[in-house]
Amino acid sequence: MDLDPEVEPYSEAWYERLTLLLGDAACRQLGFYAIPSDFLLSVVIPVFNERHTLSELVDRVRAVPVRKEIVLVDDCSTDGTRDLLKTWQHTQEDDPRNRLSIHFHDRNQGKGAAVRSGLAQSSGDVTIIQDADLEYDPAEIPRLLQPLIEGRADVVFGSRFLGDQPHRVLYYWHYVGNKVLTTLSNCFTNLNLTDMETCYKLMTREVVGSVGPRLKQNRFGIEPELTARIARGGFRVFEMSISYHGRTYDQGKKIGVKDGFQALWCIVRYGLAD
Ligand SMILES: Nc1nc2c(ncn2[C@@H]2O[C@H](COP(=O)(O)OP(=O)(O)O)[C@@H](O)[C@H]2O)c(=O)[nH]1
Ligand SMILES: [Mg+2]
Repeated sequence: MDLDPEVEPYSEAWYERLTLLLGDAACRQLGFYAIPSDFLLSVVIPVFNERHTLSELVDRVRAVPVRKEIVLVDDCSTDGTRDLLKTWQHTQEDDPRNRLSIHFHDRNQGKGAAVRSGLAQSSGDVTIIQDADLEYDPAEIPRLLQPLIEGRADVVFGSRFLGDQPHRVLYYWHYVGNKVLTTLSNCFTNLNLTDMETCYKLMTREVVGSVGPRLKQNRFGIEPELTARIARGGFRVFEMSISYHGRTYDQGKKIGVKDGFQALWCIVRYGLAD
């Protein structure tokens, strides 16, 4: 069978050839499916002082074989990231598959504020939140999109604690903190999640339209708030395994104990009332 290298992965032609070769059941097992050519993915990237990783991250996002708008929100970086984004803004190449949409905050407000600005600018059929470091791998995005594109899910959470995808072994107490926060969040939402704090939350346009404008948290409290609002909206939530290439504080990780306590507060706050 001729598998022409020019055939774009996840295109109708690619999927048709693979089904002929492998059959329908094997394609389902392997996560091979077709992404419609008119499908648009919004990738919202909150950015704060990420000059060492941002270029590579955006290259990896561009390489995802889906038509996208890449919404970058700089939260007043001071390490040169802002200048890098300004140059991109002025040298936008004409790539119809990867439209860049770049926005700047004039003061630092936190990840949540950048995510909220990004969601307000996103117009895709599905939106994913993508951190600007390299802890989460954009190559996994097509797999995460499948239940959304097939109309089975409204929201997909990428879980770092499901399955056997590669994981860097790092801080034990972070893992415990994550478990505690996820469990407490589940008690309020009655969702059976394994990783509430994951950055990989994918939402259909309907979910973004309903939940996005109501978000209030500026910092990392955005994760429990978003989760609580999704649960309250009664949307169909799926969870899929993802890999995790955690970084150390020396490598630029920013989340800390204070953020854990703030997350606790947000779980209770948004668990009790809207
Ligand atoms: N907008 C904004 N983004 C931030 C801030 N701190 C972190 N981020 C971004 O939020 C994402 C997650 O930050 P990170 O330090 O990797 O958090 P962690 O991986 O959850 O510990 C990254 O894309 C950061 O650039 C901040 O103060 N403002
Ligand atoms: Mg990170």
